[in-house]
Amino acid sequence: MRVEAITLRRLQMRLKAPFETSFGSTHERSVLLIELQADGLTGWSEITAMEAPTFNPETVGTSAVIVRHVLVPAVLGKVFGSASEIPAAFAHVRGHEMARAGIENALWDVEAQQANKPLSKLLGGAKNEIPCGVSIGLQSSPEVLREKVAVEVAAGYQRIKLKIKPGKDLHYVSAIRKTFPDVTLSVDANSAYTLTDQEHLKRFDEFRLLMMEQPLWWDDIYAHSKLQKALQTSICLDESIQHVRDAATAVELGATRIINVKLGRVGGHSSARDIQAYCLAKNIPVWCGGMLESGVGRAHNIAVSSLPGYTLPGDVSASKRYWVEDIIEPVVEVSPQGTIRIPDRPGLGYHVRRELIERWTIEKETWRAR
Ligand code: OSB
Ligand code: MG
Repeated sequence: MRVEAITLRRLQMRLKAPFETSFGSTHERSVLLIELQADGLTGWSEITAMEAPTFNPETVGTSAVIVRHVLVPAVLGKVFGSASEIPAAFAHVRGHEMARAGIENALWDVEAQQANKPLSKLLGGAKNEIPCGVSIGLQSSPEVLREKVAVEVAAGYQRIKLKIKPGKDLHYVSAIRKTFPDVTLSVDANSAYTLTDQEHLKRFDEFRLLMMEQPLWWDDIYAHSKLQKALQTSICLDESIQHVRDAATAVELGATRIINVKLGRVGGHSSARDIQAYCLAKNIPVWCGGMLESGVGRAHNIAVSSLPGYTLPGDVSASKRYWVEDIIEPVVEVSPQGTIRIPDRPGLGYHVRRELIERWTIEKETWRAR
């Protein structure tokens, strides 16, 4: 595959409702899309960076700079036998995983189309549907949260994740556990606590949670290993895992019993697959996390969730939870059993709505190989 052209677009998309986490609230989403041309085919992917460096150090702005000045020059006009060769082309780049994932994943879409296979199958996936959960943002009161949870439980989602932060935690989770004694529940703190909160965090053990996601500092695996020893609840690392070596460090230190894999955060499908293979061998369950993606990012998340070892419901949920109108067709739908069917068409398996994308594009830049 010769990389003939790359287009980076920035779209402004408004979420149906603001999504609040311990690091802030998101309503307007700046969606960065990569459109990559190779061998006459077009591949699509999404750069999942947030608007500010609140989740990880990347932002919509930094990833655009890195794509333009570092990543495009490293691949434009070059020939790749497989998208799995992209990490070697970026071996000189430190960090900027989400930007790297944007380029690599678009070439995976091309490769799958060329092989006439669904991306899920090309990556090694075997299932034809995936189990789905939802992530529910911080709410104004336990009562409001209870209403939100009731809607998602009724829709069939197999796991409900509640965002927490100091001051909006124990009494919220307790209210939900009382109303829904049998629902599979987890919490996500997005690094809102410190080790001095250990006694406080132990009180979550009574809620029988599936996991507690990233309670401590985003960049501190060792601190999580200390906390995990004190908790019955399983810790699941999100922010702390950038690559398979982080996964191995975390598992060997006993810092995590479950890993959240996000394609952007780990740098793309190749790195995600390294983590998946490691965790499968170590019996560590994985699941696919979300970054409030548009349909393009969601389609990649669905493909990766089909791999062995993705045994827990992911944060991969229906398009209509996020957007009035999504940029893919058909939109992602969830069955009453809380599952998404994996498309069986070649490539991403969804039609990308270019006209809609053009209409919502506020910045666009194209680079062509000579
Ligand atoms: O920590 O999983 C997270 C959204 C933005 C940034 C970080 C996270 C999240 C979510 C939402 O929890 C996942 C989704 O529904 O896309
Ligand atoms: Mg998380």
